[in-house]
Amino acid sequence: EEQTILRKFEHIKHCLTKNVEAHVTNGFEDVHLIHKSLPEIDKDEIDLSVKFLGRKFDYPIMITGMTGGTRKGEIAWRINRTLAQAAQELNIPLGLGSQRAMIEKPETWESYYVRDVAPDVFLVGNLGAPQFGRNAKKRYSVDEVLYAIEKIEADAIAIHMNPLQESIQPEGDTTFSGVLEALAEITSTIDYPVIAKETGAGVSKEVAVELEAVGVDAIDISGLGGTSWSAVEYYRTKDGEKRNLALKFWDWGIKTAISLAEVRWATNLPIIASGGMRDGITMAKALAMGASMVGIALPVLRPAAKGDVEGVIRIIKGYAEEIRNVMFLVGARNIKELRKVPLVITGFVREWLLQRIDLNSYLRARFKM
Ligand code: FMN
Repeated sequence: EEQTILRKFEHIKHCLTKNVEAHVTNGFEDVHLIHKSLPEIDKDEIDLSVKFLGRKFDYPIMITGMTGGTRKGEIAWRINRTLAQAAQELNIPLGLGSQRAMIEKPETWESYYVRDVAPDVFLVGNLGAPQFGRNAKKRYSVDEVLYAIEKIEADAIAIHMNPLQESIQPEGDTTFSGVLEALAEITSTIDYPVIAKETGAGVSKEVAVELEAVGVDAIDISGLGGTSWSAVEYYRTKDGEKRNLALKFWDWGIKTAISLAEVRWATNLPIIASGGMRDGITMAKALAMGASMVGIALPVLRPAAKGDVEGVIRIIKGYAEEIRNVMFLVGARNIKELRKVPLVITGFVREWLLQRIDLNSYLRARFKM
C-alpha cells in the first residue's frame, strides 16, 4: 500500500519538474475552423454553457483526475481542495485521481473529500481498469465502485484505461482481461454515471463501440499529444531496460483530434476531449468536432500544488475567453451552433481518418450528441 502512495508522490513530482509531455502534437493543427467576416452575432450574446450527464455547466471545460491518497494537509489533499474550490467557483466538473490508495488505505479518504469546500461541484471519482481484470490480485467489484463514490459524495465514477502506463511501469498491473464484462456489471448495477477514461493514449473507434455496448455513459478520450505516462514512468524508473522501454513508447497512442473523430463517428456517447488541450482555439476545434466537454490536467497541476485557487481560475477563464473569441469569429452563439460550423481537415489527420471512418458522414453528423 505504501507503494501506491509513494508512486503518487513521484508522479506529481515528475509532472511538476520535468517535461512529461509527448514529443508529437495532439493533431488539432490539421483541423481548421473557417473565419467568418460577417459573423451576424454580437460577441456579448455568446453563451459558453453546456449540458453534460444531466447537469448544466458554465464552461465546456473539465478538470480531469490527477491525485489523492495522501494524508490530510499533504500535497494530494491540497491539490484536490484547490481544484475543487476553483471548479466550484467556475461551475465546471472536477475529476479526482485514482482512489485505489483510498481502498487500500482507508485513512487517506480525506485527501479525496472536497464537499466541505465544493458543495455543488460535479465530482467524478476514479478507479483503474486493471483492478477489474479477471486476474487482478484483488479484483474489485461493484462494492468498491460504490464505496469510492459514496464515501466522498461523488456524482459519477471514471474508470481509467491505462494499459500503456501499466505496461511500462516496473510494478505495473497488466491484468486487462475481463474488464469489459466488469464494466457491464457496474453500469447495469449502479445508478451513477460511468465514464470510461483513457490517460493519454487515446480511444479507438473499436474500443468506443465496445464501451457503448457495455453501457458506459461517456468517454474521456485522453489522446496522445499531452501528458505522456511513458514519459512519467521514464523519469521514475532507474532500471536501464525499463527506461529504454519507456523512451520507445513515449509517443505511443492515438492523437486526441483523431480519437475524437473516430469516437464521434462510431458512437452516440458524449465525449470529453482531453490530451494536450492547451489553448482555447484548440478547445473550440474539439467542441466543433463534436466533443461535449474539453478536459485538462497538467496545466492546472502547478497552481493547484501551490494552493493557488485564483491561479487555476485565471487559467481556465483564459481558455474560456479564447473559446468565446473563436465562437465570435465563426458566428456561433452557443456550443450547439459551434458544433455545426464548417470544418476543414487536412494533412496527417485527414489521411488517417480517410482510412478509418467515412469522413464526409462524420463531418455532417458530428453534432448528433
Ligand atoms: N488519470 C486518471 O484517470 N487517474 C489518475 O489517477 C491520474 N493521475 C494523473 C496525475 C497527474 C499528475 C497527471 C498530469 C495526469 C493524471 N491522469 C490521471 C491523467 C489525466 O487525467 C489526463 O487524462 C491526461 O493527463 C491528459 O491530459 P493533459 O494532457 O491535459 O495532462
